[in-house]
Amino acid sequence: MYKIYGGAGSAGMAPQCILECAGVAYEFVAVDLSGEHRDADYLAINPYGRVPTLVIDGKAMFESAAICMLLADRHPEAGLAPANDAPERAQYLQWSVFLTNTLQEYMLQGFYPERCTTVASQAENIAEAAKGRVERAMGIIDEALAATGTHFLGNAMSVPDIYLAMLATWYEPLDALASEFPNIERNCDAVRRHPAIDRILSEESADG
Ligand SMILES: N[C@@H](CCC(=O)N[C@@H](CS)C(=O)NCC(=O)O)C(=O)O
Repeated sequence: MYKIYGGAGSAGMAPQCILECAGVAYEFVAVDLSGEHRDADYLAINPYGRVPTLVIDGKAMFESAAICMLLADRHPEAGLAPANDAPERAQYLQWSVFLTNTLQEYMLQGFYPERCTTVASQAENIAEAAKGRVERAMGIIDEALAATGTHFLGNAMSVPDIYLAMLATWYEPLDALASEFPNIERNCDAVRRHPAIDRILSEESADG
């Protein structure tokens, strides 16, 4: 039995979507990001004090993309990860990691620029630079999706598509997504045709 600690609009959405796609039983524990994530009990399972955290048979792990990939591997029947020896595995790993360590990271820098400097007056510039880097990363993804078709791996939805659909909900301004990145928008629309994914991604945003 899985237990996932997350919050509406948070990075816990993608792992929760994977659990739903796999059709497995899990318990969802809502973490109040106004402070609960810094409580000693929570820090004991996630010392960095972030959501999500996944607990499997009493053992905790953090980092949403790693959680998604692990769950997809544990539940191959969901068809969300190519096999280890499949030719698509390289692209699958590449995009999953790019989304979390580049796009997500720049988005978080934009949300919390004050964490990237000890000089308060620099925060605005840092947020602006982060926004530029988000645009660049999104541009690279949009171009790749133009070449592959709907999804990162062609016609089959996999973990990075779900992860991108989650990050897209954080994009600002959200109503510009379709015109700026039409291939990302097309991918997200396709991913959100899964009712449980659409429900989870529609829950009110906790702004990253
Ligand atoms: N790379 C981490 C980032 C997790 C993260 O920053 N989560 C946010 C919510 S989306 C959080 O916990 N924010 C609380 C804080 O930073 O204080 C992951 O994807 O798991």
